[in-house]
Amino acid sequence: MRIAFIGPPGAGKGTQAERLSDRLGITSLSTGEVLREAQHSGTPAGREIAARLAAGQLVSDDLVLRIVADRLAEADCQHGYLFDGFPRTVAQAEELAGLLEDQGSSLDAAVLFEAAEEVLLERLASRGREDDTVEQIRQRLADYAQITRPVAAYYADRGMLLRIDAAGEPDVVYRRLIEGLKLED
Ligand code: B4P
Repeated sequence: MRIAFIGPPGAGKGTQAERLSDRLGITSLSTGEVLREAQHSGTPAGREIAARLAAGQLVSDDLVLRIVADRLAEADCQHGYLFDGFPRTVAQAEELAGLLEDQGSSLDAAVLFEAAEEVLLERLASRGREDDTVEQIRQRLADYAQITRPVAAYYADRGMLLRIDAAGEPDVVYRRLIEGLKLED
């Protein structure tokens, strides 16, 4: 299966990605995680990533797409994968579609996790990751509304979008996800 998870910061994409990828035996690829690791590489790209993350901003499409294309060529991605937090821009979604088309494949589903802002803020405050300061969170939520939300419309227009209510305990959200994807227990 080839799946993409999208949703605002703190919606629980990473939390659910870990569970679903284990359940399906597919590779989970978090662009956020890859970028957090790459920021310490000391290369010009690493410095660009570090500056973007510190400002709570999205990393450039070019850089993210290069990371994804390289990763997709690896052996563990040949039998399915789950993108956690990618695509985050319509340009990324379009490029991904082209990349997959060249391989004769396409995504099976894009999953949108939705939760009220109070829920997101509460979760991010208790997580307290390096990029979870009030300023960075505000920037990330604004970018989500303006830049990433249209990605959901992109997939809805193509009949590929599954919307999941991300409020509630992780087990409850996971159950909704399994049911939404019509998977057996
Ligand atoms: P990500 O790493 O994707 O981080 P996120 O959106 O903040 O978190 P997520 O939704 O995965 O929440 P989580 O499960 O951890 O991105 C980080 C940054 O990288 C971005 O801001 C951007 O700058 C950059 N980036 C990443 N991808 C990019 C791309 N494609 N293009 C450009 N830039 C990109 O959950 C959050 C917290 O809530 C955790 O503490 C968790 O334990 C808790 N939680 C989860 N589910 C819960 C539940 N159901 N109930 C209670 N708590 C829950």
